[in-house]
Amino acid sequence: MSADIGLIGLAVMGQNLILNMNDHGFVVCAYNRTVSKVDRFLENEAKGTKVIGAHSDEELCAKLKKPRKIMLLVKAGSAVDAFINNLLPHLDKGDIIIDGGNSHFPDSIRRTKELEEKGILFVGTGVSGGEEGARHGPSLMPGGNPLAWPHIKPIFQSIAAKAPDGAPCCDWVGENGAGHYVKMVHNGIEYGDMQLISEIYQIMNEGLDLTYEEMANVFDEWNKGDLDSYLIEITRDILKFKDKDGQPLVSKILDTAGQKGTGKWTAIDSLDRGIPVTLIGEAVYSRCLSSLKEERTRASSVLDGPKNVKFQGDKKKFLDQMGQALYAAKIVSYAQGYMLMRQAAKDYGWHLNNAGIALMWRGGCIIRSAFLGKIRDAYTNKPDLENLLFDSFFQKATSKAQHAWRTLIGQAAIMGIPTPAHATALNFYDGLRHQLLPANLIQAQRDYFGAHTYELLTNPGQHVHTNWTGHGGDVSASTYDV
Ligand code: 2AM
Repeated sequence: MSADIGLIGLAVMGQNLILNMNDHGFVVCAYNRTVSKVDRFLENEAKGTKVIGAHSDEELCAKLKKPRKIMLLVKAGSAVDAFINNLLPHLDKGDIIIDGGNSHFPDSIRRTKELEEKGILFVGTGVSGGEEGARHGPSLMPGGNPLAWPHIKPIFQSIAAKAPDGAPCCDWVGENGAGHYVKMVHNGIEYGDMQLISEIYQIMNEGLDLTYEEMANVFDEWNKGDLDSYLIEITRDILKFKDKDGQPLVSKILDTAGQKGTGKWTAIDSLDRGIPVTLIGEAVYSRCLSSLKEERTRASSVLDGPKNVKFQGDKKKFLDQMGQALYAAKIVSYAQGYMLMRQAAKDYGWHLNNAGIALMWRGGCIIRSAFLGKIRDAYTNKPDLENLLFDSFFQKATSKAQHAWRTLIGQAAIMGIPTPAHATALNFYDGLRHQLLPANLIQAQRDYFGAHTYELLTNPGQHVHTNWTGHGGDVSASTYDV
């Protein structure tokens, strides 16, 4: 029997994707480096399904319908290249290799090109939603050689999560590394959303003295409105979760956050491209600060600041303002993420499917939320929208929330509670809406100490240098840097 698709890599993500494909009527051929895992899988998890197995690259390729479609779910890095090289002798022109691992996008750009030269169509796809998503409907973000898309579309769109309106959370993202790039930005945004929610938790806990039950109830309310999302929902459930002794389990967890690197990749990439993705950057740095536990413990007894200052005022009103601030900061974070994708698309010549990206994130993945439906609408109305904040819905939403947003940050500062992500979002918002920023002074300083020249407001494009001190020269620093 010929299989519709081959899947290599029988760790939990790979196994679950195979079972998901099987549920949707596709015949899958499973293969793994440690070949014994193939038989173990067929005899256990895949027992009673139509899944078949292979015990070598050659056997796998012989069992697939043409053009062959082979999906890799193996460790990112050299394992992907090793499998591609092993498969190549058994493939024909027009066959498709799909990498569904957490590959860094430059690798996917390279692989698309290398394989195209050999007549093989490469796809690098983001897969989000964890084990549960893989089994019952992930968010899939495929990019690569566009000729592959019509062949894999039926499988991908049927196994993907469905948005509430029934649309599959999978569409073609763009050329070469675009799928893995968008997945990287997705992960960065996930860091930002988690940081925003955590800041709210700390204010509720420290500044408002809410019980865990009360906090859970606020998140439950928020989950019924504009903030309706997976992360708000699980936060509610986590806050409610009691340890065996009746204490909230979360209050016992060591406060140092781990990270696997995709948030950092996003932040580094934003610096490389010169796009101010400040909220994700702060979210990554906040995890770094959290991991300096010993230093923070020392600092807590030597550094001065407000301690145990409680919010004085109308708690209910303040909680409502917190929800509004969270919403506004989240809008900024997504606006920044889209700014970054827009720049990357320019840099690499990608034709990014902006509305489709919001739809792909609408279900199945960790950042799924009702709010992404609004982003899809914004890009459907205007596919070349310069900035999400210019869309009338988001412009009005930030305008409505801004007073609450400012109040939250002000109150938190008075209480001495950190709000790095909320504050950086507001600072970005205020920076963006300032036609004049103090960068004129920076230019003057640069010219003063390093003859770097500046342009005049009245004459942009023409670089001039001033001898600020009377004893500097009149020669500008076009050929050296200070
Ligand atoms: P294994 O079962 O043989 O270890 C997740 O780790 C998946 O990636 C597993 O299927 C694992 O195969 C595979 N994997 C990890 N490193 C690999 C490598 N260097 N070459 C091939 N497969 C690898």
